[in-house]
Amino acid sequence: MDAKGKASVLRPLVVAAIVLLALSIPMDAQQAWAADGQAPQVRKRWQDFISGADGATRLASLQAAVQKMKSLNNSPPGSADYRRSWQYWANIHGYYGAASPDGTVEAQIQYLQNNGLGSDVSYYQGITDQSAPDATAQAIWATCQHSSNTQALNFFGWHRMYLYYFERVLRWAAGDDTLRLPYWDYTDPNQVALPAEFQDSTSTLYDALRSPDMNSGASTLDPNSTNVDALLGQSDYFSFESQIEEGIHGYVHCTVGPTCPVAHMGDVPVAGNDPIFYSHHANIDRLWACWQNQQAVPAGSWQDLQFSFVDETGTMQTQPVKNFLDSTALGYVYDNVSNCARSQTTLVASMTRTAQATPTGGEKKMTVLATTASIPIKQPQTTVDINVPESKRQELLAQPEGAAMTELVLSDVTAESPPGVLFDIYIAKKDAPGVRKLAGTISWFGAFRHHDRTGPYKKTLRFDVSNQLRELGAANTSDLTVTIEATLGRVPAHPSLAAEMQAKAANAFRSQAGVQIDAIELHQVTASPSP
Ligand SMILES: [Cu+2]
Repeated sequence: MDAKGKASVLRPLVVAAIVLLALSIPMDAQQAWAADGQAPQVRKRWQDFISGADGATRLASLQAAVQKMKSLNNSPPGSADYRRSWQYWANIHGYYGAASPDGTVEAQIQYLQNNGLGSDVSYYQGITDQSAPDATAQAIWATCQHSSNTQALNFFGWHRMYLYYFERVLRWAAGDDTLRLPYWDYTDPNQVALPAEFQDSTSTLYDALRSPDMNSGASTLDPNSTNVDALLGQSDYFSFESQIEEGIHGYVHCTVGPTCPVAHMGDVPVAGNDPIFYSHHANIDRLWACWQNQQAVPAGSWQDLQFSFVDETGTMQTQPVKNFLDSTALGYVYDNVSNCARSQTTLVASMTRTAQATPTGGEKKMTVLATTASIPIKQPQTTVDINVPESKRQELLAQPEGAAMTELVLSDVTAESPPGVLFDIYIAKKDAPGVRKLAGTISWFGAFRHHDRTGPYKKTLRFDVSNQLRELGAANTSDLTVTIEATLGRVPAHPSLAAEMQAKAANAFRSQAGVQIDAIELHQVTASPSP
């Protein structure tokens, strides 16, 4: 399909998205949510937030707000000040304590000791059990929504609400109505290091309970793991949401935290204590806004679900998710929601692909191209063959460029306990193993002991590998391999240390975790022909 053809496929989608978005926001909701009738302010990327004529002022305002909230941690329980404290806001996401669904600090330490992560117990120094002082705290603490618990599909909604009310408290604490959360845009390969202001041990933005080499700048996030170009074109909203959550979101948590489930960022009940949490989630919220800028969210009961928070006066606020779909009505816009991919070519290709593979109101056709037997992960690196049989291969080749989506599906990934590492999933041609493409990263944020959930982790993960296969020239080959490789998630700022870091990851891998993948499959998803 030529460029003109692609544009004609996209245009109706974009128009439909704009119309639906406009219809979905009644005027009264807009008025109710306009922040004091002020024009929305911009949530900026971190590097812009701190630069320019007003950069120093903005940074000082943010730091003053965080400092002020932290100073309220010991306010009388039940007071409005306590509800504006840093600890209170971290507790809304999750907390440890006798009445918490996440259990006590002691139980977490015991869990780490029993599961080969005893050396990470030091990260719990200074973390204490919390107790909800009143009915409001009992109602709203530890209510973060992740699809790994039973109330699925409100990951985006709950976290947008959380940031909205948190930001109101920040403005109150700074005495600055213009303050908006900056976001850490690690999808930009030039921004994968933890921003310097968060590395500064004298700053209120610093947190000692992070991976030491992220905190020193010796390592950064892996730019391959933070590439969401193909995902931004995903037309199925719930697939998009869960792939963002399981993918880049969990990856950043487990990589900034020393690993999962270890404090702060790597462990759900305490993640909100780290100031970088809020700039991480602002970026996740922006990626949702990027998607909304192109497509309309689907109707459904998920929009009616209500969640409760407190505002800057300490008053409980209960609202449905549907009041939070339009950020302008909430008093903020992002500086960039229309140009979110690294490569617009890739974005257009994947939008065309998923638009065709998931036609509105139509059926999509899924063909299993290849499947494996179950794969126990007993080594830091496991490679399996995935052979597309001759008959199916012709079907794959027959597809016009960009018309079908090929997904690598890891079905029923299970683990008995934390493996101590993340896993990179690579795909390669069997006859050219040296050229491999990253399909995605398995992280374990919230996978173990989250909100009372017990029993082994079990999840099916999907990665759109259409671009990777095209880059590999996979059409010319019969056999592919998939490699599951232990990683710490981080890459050394100095490339000469890469081998050393790989060895560290191999060392940290726990075969006792019993990681198992029930099957790896290659799926082709296309629109089914009209009857
Ligand atoms: Cu998170």
